[in-house]
Amino acid sequence: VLTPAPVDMLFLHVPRWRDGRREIMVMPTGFTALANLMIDEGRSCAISHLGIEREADPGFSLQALLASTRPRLVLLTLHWHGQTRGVIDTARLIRKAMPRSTIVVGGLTASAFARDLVSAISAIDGVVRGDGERPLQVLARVVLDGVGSARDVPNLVWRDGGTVVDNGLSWVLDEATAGGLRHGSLRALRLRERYMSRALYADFSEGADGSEGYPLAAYLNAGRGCAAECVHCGGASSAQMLTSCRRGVLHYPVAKLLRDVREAVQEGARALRMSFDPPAARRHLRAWFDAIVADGHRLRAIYDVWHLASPSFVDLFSRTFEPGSMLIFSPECGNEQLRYRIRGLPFTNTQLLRSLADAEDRGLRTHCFFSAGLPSETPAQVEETARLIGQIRGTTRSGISVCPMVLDPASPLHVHPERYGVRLIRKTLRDYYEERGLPGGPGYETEHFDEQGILQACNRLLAAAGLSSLAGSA
Ligand code: B12
Repeated sequence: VLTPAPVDMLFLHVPRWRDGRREIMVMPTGFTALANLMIDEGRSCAISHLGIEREADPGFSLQALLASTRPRLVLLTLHWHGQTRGVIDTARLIRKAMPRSTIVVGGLTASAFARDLVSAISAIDGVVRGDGERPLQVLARVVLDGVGSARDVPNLVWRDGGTVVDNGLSWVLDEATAGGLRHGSLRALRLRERYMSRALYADFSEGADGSEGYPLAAYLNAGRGCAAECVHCGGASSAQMLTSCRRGVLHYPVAKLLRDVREAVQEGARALRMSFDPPAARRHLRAWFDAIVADGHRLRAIYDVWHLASPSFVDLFSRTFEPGSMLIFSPECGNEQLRYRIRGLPFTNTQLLRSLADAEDRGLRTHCFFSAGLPSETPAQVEETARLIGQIRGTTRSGISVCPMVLDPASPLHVHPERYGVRLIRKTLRDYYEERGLPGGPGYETEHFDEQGILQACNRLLAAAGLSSLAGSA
């Protein structure tokens, strides 16, 4: 067995363990790109994915990895709120093992709770808010080269003695920097073949078409940001402003996007999992897809449709990717007025059914996500959703998934619950750490449904779709 060599920077991804199942196994794509950026600057880096490590070797020890790699800078990603406990506990463990290392956290959830993390968790030396590229370049110079001071690091919240210092949130990724990023290459990742070949993410309801997940997938997007306001989304326009000071949408240059695909294919990817579809990006996506075709790649794609899938988009998608590629829609509910209130990019039921038919006519698979217990939703409206599910079942081959809409930090619902008539069960960093509320619950209750009621209403819809109840909620 090879002992891992020392590195300057160790990047760690901590998944979530729930009832023996591993969740949050996908790393933020930007995390691997950050490591690539540092390697391009001559730094020695490794990424360790603690879930993959433990699957490969049940005796894996983080302490042993730290002892052999001896990183001076340890970088943890706290992107998804479900990682909160795992990341904080891991930071504490690292602090114990390596009292003199610098431990810095970044990612969406860390950005939403940056000050709280630095003031409450002594194991964490700093939090980089928002986009991490420039901040990490400067941070590496400060920590590894002794050049400059922590005050120079944009977007950093850190501790100076006993005081929490907030450097402000000012740096946001620009097109020129994005052009140099490499989101397709996993070269810094330990056990990268295992990561690539495992189905990491099973987003669909148990028993639904596609619920076995998809191995050999690369998680690539044409850009980042969003201009719409979906009330539950921690990536909504207002949330982007809070977590990343991003206005609108950034498109990555097509040459970079094509390099990402090539590098992902070299890593073994046979499918692309894409979730970036603001209306303004469709023209840009077209250019990327044309380049993918011209380059001769034969890939499957699993694609989240954020708004309407026009016939021309469906056509382009089906010509670019292999048969069996999938478009995923999120109508959330059957009542159109409610959908217009909670979803930033709504569509009518007729438009949805037409898009599903268009996609299936072109050999694509489709999937629809529904939920229940949405802000202001009544039990009668849940029945409208059940009827729409019945109609989809009767007229299409679409897969159906139903899950509660889980409260994202920094989402409109999290910031202004009173505006939507909901009461939050999870609000603070501590609430997320303790995973307050029901396991798998939405983290809020409405005037018509408490958390238990929301899970029951979801089960009612799952039954309408012929699927089994949510795990642990029967
Ligand atoms: C694409 C996407 C996905 C892709 C995954 C893409 C990926 N590998 O990153 C898929 C479809 C698989 C996915 C799954 C999930 N997602 Co999602 N996803 C998105 C989406 C649409 C875009 C994310 C994005 O633009 N990333 C780009 C930037 C922001 O991130 P990045 O480049 O990876 O990382 C940068 C920074 O965060 C930071 N950074 C990150 N880590 C670190 C660490 C350090 C040390 C530093 C310095 C910096 C740093 O620097 C990076 C470079 O700039 C957002 C919604 C939106 N419009 O934003 C939701 C979103 C991020 N997802 C969310 C959620 C909840 C999930 C799921 C848990 C459930 C779900 N909705 O399906 C799963 C988790 C799956 C898993 N991990 O196994 C929430 C997160 C809310 C929260 N705070 O927890 C969001 C905001 C909205 C939503 N509800 O869907 N998602």
